[in-house]
Amino acid sequence: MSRTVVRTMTGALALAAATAVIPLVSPATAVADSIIIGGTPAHVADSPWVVALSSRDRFGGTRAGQFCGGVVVEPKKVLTAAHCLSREALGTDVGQVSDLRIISGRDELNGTGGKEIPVSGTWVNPGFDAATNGGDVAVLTLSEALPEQDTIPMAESGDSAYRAGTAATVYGWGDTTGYGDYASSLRSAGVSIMPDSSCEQAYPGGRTGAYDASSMLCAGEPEGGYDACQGDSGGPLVAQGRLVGLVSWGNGCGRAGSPGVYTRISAAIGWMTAAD
Ligand code: 4AZ
Repeated sequence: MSRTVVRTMTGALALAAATAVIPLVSPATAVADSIIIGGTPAHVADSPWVVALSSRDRFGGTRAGQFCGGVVVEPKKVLTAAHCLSREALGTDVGQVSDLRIISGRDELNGTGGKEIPVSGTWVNPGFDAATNGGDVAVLTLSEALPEQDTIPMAESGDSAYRAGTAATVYGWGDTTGYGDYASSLRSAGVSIMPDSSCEQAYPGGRTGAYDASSMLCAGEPEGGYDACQGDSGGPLVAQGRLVGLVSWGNGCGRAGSPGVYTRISAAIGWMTAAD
C-alpha cells in the first residue's frame, strides 16, 4: 500500500469504463481495514458547495459518471484535486474529456435533482507533483454561475480552523468500505485536524508518502475509522464553516495511524493567486 493508491482508483475506473474487465478496486485498497469511512448520509441542502465531478464518457453512467468531488468557492469556480484531472485518472488528457461537468444540488447521483453544469475551463496547478502529491489543486471554471449562497469561504493562513484538534467534516460520494463500495448518495464523516507532528510521524516518506506541512494538512482519529477514501478526492474538508482542505491522499482508508491527507487551502490560495 503506498500513496500511489490515491491515483489508482480513478485510473482503474477509467480503464474499467474503457475495457469493462478491470475491477474498480486496486489490490492496495482491498487490504483497507475499516469502513467516507465512518460516515453518515449528508444533504446538499445543508452543504450546497459540495459538488460531484462527472464524465459519463470516461466513467460510465451508473453513478452519473462521478469520479471525484469538488467544492464551489465562487459562483463560477470549483476547486478539486489536480490528481483528479491527471491523465492517469482520466485515461486521457483533460482537454479531451468533452463531457466534463459538475453536478450541484444532487444528493443521489442516480436522481435528477440539482443541475449538471459543463466545465468551460480548467487550471491545473503547474506545481502539482504527482510523485509526492504536493500542490494537489485544480480550478474548474463553470459555463454557468451558481448562486452566491452555494459558495463556501476559504480559510486563509492563520485561520483558527487549521488548529490541531479542530473538529472538521469531509464530504463525498467515494468508497464507503475500502473495498470499492462507491456511495450513490452523498456522505460525510467527522474528523479532527491533527498536529503536523503526528502527520509527519505517519508519513515520514518512503513507501507511504511524505507529509509536507506547508502544502498539506492531515485529519482523522488516532484509532482510525473516520476518513475519506477513493472517489472522495477533490472534495471538501470543512471546519468552523470554512474550507480548510481538499481530499488528496493517504495510506488506505480509515486505518489507525494513517490519517487522511488534504491539500492545505491556505497554500492553494497562494498558488492560485500567483496564477492570476
Ligand atoms: C483516493 O484514492 C484517496 N484515506 C483519497 C483519500 C484517501 C486515500 C485515497 C485518504 O482518492
